[in-house]
Amino acid sequence: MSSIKSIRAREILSSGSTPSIEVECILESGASGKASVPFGASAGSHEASVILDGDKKRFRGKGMLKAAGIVNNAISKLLVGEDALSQRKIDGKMIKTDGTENKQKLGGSSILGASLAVARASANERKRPLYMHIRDALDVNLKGFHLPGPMMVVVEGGKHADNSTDLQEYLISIKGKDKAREKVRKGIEIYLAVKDVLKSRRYNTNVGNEGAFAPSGMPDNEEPLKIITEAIKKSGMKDVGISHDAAASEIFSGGKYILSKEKKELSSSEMIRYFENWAKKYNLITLEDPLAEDDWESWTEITKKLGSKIKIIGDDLTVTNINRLEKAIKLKAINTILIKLNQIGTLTETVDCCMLARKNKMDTIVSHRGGGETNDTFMVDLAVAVNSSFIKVGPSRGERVEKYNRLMEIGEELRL
Ligand code: 2PG
Ligand code: MG
Repeated sequence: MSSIKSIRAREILSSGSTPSIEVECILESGASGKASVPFGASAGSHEASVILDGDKKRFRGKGMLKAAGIVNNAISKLLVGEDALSQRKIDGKMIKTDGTENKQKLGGSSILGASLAVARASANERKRPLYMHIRDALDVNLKGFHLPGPMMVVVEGGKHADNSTDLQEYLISIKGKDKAREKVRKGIEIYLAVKDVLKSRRYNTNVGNEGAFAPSGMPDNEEPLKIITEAIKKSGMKDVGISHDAAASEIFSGGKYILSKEKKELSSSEMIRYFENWAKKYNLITLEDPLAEDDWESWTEITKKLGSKIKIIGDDLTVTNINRLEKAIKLKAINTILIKLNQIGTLTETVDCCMLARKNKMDTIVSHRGGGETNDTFMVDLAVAVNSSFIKVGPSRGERVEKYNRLMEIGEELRL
């Protein structure tokens, strides 16, 4: 037994010039742990709810004093005296007290901040690396560790950058058997090769929310694929695939997918054909949110058509939610799931979602958030704990490189 002595939150800043919260959990033994919570710029509508202050005089209404207050009052009352090592019980208590489907009462950020801070304090108490503690605490029954490869965003648009592409992310995914450190180096060197190609084509190389290039003046949404293909070739690197996150819910309006750059309004089946064409022309190995978050039938169709060659990833579709994942499994709508802790709001539910995916022979990919990341690297330890195939993280900016630095640190510990 390792009782919780106190649990306190404060408002902090996140990368998107908006606040978030950091939570600290102190145990009776003196061990402690801190965790901070990100939020998404292109959040899916089925995600856990985020309680914002709404006070227009502070941070344009996006203050997080209410969320911090909920941790300091309701959640603290609930958890002080509880055994921090019983993560499932701690998370269960918060879920039960909240009592709503989308964590509207206590708010996803407050619950998650507490959940993660408790996990860190427990790992510190047990003097175990966080990824090992997650395995033990939530009965993750997996043999050995396989470190995730970097899935690096190299060109970004959509809601993450102005005047770039309509679609959100163009990424490189580093596969193969190299050690983590080597894979990260490969990714960064290709990112720099993308910069060279952009310059040679007279694009600017300013970066967007996630530290990827966000050039203005792209003629269409396909141009980044050409640039990335050229950059990979120039770099001479092997075991590199191209990934794409359309974030299609963001361009879905009135039953159509609006590609403003190309002056096109596509139906679901036209959108599927659009991606089939890309799959023929480029070394596309994953495709995330190619369709909108409730366009279920079309997801089944695209997975039927492309799923044998490409990982079709649900993000806004599944929002790390077991119920939505179960539906996706039943409908054969995806073959891979993106995992974001703050989409669902507790460590227990996140790990359970990962294990359900694995039981159904699906890969998991743990992801950063676009708009409001923090320097916390919890997501990397989670990815290692559940043997995710990739971590999706941007290649530059402090809050992103922290994640790769943590991955390389774990790589050294595990000699992987
Ligand atoms: C995504 C993410 C992260 P956001 O769509 O996958 O890149 O973006 O955090 O804005 O939802
Ligand atoms: Mg996404």
